[in-house]
Amino acid sequence: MIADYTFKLIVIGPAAVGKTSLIRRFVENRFSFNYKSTIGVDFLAKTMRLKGDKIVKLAIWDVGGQARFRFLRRNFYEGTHGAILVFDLSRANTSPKMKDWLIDMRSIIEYKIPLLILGNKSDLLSEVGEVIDREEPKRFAEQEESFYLETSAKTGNNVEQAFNEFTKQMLKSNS
Ligand code: G3D
Ligand code: MG
Repeated sequence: MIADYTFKLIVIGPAAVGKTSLIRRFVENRFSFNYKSTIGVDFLAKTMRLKGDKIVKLAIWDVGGQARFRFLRRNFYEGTHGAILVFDLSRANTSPKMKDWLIDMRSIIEYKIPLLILGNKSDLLSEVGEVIDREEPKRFAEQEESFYLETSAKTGNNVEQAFNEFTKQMLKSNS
């Protein structure tokens, strides 16, 4: 399949929120425990056919350990068409970190790109309860003119929908 569009999509956010798991769920449709955190493999690609028969190739970049170094983040962010910012619904200290990730991203990417915010590990809500006010990320997303969804890389809940909807957004803002 020859793509009509190729978009670079970055997935960012604090450690262990499920960035790699979400990408694997979307690209390979599986969830696995006990794989090494992102070392080496930095991106996965997926080609999708959208309504209207547009073929879009997503190059999905997974922010891993390299995020520690600003000069590496600069390469990572370069040429990005869209960003997915992930936090962990089961760990309250992860959502306040979103601001810093955005500030840093915007200090490197000087143009406006579509942003999607994901509250991941929704499957754990029934176990750990609501550790944050779930309206809060909605408000934050609105302020940031972005979209918000709760996902689970483990069950797959909302993962496909999130990437699909977001791809349409990127298409809109890049064509
Ligand atoms: P990261 O890439 O953001 O650092 P990972 O995060 O994808 O490596 O995931 C970190 C841990 O959270 C992993 O557990 C992974 O299995 C788990 N995880 C990721 N997404 C979900 C989810 O939606 N639900 C649940 N319950 N767990 C999830 P380990 O134990 O391997 O560290
Ligand atoms: Mg990872």
